[in-house]
Amino acid sequence: MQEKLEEIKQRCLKQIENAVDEKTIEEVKVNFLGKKGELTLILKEVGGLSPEQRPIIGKVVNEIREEIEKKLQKKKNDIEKENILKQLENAEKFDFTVPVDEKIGSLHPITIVQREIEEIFKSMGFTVEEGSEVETEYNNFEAVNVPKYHPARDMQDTFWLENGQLLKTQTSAAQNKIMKKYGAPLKAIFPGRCFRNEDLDASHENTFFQLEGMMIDKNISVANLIFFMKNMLSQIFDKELNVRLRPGYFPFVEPGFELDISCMYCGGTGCKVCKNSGWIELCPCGLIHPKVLEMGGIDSEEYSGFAFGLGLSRLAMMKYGITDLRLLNSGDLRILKQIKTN
Ligand code: FA5
Repeated sequence: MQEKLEEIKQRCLKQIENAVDEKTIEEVKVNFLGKKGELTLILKEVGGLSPEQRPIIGKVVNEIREEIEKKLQKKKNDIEKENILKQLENAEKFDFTVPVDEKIGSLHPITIVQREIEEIFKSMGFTVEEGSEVETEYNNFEAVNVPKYHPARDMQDTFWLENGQLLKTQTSAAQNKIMKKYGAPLKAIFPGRCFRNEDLDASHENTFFQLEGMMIDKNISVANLIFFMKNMLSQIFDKELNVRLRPGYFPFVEPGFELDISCMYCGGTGCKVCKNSGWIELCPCGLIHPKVLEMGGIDSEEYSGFAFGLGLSRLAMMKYGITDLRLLNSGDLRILKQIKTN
């Protein structure tokens, strides 16, 4: 038995020595140490030996097993090292002077639409402000007239941090800070990423972009709101658009509206994207609630204002004919190439 064991060991060590890649190492391991490997099978024979012989041979088998395992591991490490060295050698041959295709890469469709809108509003005297993604409960809800336990909070379930802050559900979360920063009169837009705990579908994501706008001055009315919105949307889509205002409820505007545009895909006949209504809800808006102005430190007797919260992701979707909003966050380069945003 001892001679047989020695023969198996020598054969195995030879094969390990000759192995050139990790695959061969794995094969040797299976052939000798695997369930049906030579050394495993021989261990079964040990059971049939005399009680004196059993512990002696059993010990030898275990010692051989350990030695083989060590050799296998060492050979595996050596092969890995060799591979790395080979790769490094090849890397040295990489020619850094070869010109690259500078057209690789492009701006994300949402970034493009955002910049376009920023330019349009800047040309009309608006400033572009930044909001944060992590917000206080006060800014996101209370400062826009959505106190604790207000039913409107149910529509905007979000992700809460352990410190009581949250991932903002709406760009409106920046209204209060901007009012306090500039006072009245003011004209500002503020794009940003928003988060909601949503049921996902072709037009709902848990992470999406909005672009908010606010204008506060003396005698601001719905007429001003309609003028700016029509102007902006027509420039974005390069044509006069069908829009409609429906009454809409948001605790931070009074009166409040939903501004819809006719569906770009079906032309208004009804499809998956517009949920067969022919219209896409694009932009809730309204005249800023006096309470919100007051909380922002603005005298609501003297000033009034409008605000709108544009669904930027949905706008990009419509502009580039993307039928599923989720593709915008998918990181799939095929969609970006297809869009040809450059
Ligand atoms: C708001 O978020 C309000 N803050 C907007 C507002 C601002 C009203 C100022 C009045 C004055 P709403 O929840 O409807 O409203 O969202 C605004 C837009 O964001 C929607 O019309 C839609 O285009 C977009 N939106 C909302 N939820 C999602 C979502 N889950 N995925 C993608 N886009 C969304």
